[in-house]
Amino acid sequence: MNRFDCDYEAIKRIDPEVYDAIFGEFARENDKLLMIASENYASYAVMEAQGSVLTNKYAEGYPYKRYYGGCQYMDIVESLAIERAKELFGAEHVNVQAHSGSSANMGVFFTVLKPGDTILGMDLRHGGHLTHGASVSFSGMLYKTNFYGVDKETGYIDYEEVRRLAQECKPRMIVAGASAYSRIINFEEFSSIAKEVGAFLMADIAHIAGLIAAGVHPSPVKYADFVTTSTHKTLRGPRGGMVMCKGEYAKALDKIIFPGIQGGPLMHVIAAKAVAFKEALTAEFNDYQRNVVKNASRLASELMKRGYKIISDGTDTHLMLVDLRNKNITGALAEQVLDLAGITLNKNSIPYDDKPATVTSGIRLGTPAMTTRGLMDSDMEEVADIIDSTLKNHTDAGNMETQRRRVEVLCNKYPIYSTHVVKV
Ligand code: DSN
Repeated sequence: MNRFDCDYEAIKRIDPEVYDAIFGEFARENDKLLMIASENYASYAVMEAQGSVLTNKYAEGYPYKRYYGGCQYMDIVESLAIERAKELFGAEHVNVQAHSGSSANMGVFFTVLKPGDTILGMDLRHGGHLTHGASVSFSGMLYKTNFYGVDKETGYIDYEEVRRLAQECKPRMIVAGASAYSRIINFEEFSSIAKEVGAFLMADIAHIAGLIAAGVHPSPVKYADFVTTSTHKTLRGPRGGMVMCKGEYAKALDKIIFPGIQGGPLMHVIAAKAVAFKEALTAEFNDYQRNVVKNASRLASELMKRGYKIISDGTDTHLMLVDLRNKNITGALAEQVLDLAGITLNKNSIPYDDKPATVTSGIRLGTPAMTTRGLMDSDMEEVADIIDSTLKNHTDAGNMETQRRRVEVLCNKYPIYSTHVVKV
């Protein structure tokens, strides 16, 4: 992973400000522990495809049915992306043109819902996503929304409560999936509930797509009518989206993605998706995903040993939500001081949080990026201890420097970029 040949000479010459920002980012990504659960390090092969000449080409339409000439290489890369995604997830139909996870979700909603229809999704404040019905998103503006959450005591989704809500609100669509839920999602149970009330089931697997591809989390593909994902989180591809669906919805979905809600596909990103899917089909990728989960599980238990309350008392996935209320620090302050110590993560509302989203009582921690750079479960004791020491003594500048050096030791042990790139 840690070799990068491109010297960025053209950007350096033409636009030194952007060049400096890019190299600043190389250094930041190399010198800090990135623990934002939705981030990862795409491989150089993925970045080469995304930074390629394919950005120049219009290719409206779908493979071998385009509205522009000269698409022969576009047809190759898009077909490869589709076929590899099908193989990876066992999907009947795949659309790789969605620009993002949000566009993927919009595409599905527009395919089978009409404005004013009812949807049932996971509450944003309990770990759901903006596009699952939050009022500030198109999903909350266009549809009648209802939400399920997690049980106050256990932190788990209560499927009987989901069933009760579904029977009460009779949604046209149920959305299963989350951005801050650390337990296995029972897609089979969601499917039973959806069938009982005559709803479509959409599974948004953006966070756990890599885990599912590697068989580390159960797949929703055979249970859900539609499965959406972004491609850059655990899946470790380029920033983008994708929709999978049953064959019966294929035509309608494709028509909504293009020309319904998007114009020309981002062919450089689609090529990068194809590369990422090829990488994801390897045994090495499966090992990586197992390590992601192993690291998260060890980190959660090391934090619990140090008196931290983890929502649901642990994790089955790549992430965990930490309730900081017994530590006398808000999520916002924790995010700020941990970044000074060299650990980047995000403040996050915890279920039933009484603080606003700009403050929060919690933080969300994820292991995908640091596992890509090679950290093992034996390193999680050190990571937990740095987090604990930083939060306990966050007003002590000397201690902050000590923790920053501990992070530096870990980052030097597991470099992600070559010195050629980070020491300019
Ligand atoms: N914003 C992403 C996250 O951080 O989870 C979800 O799309």
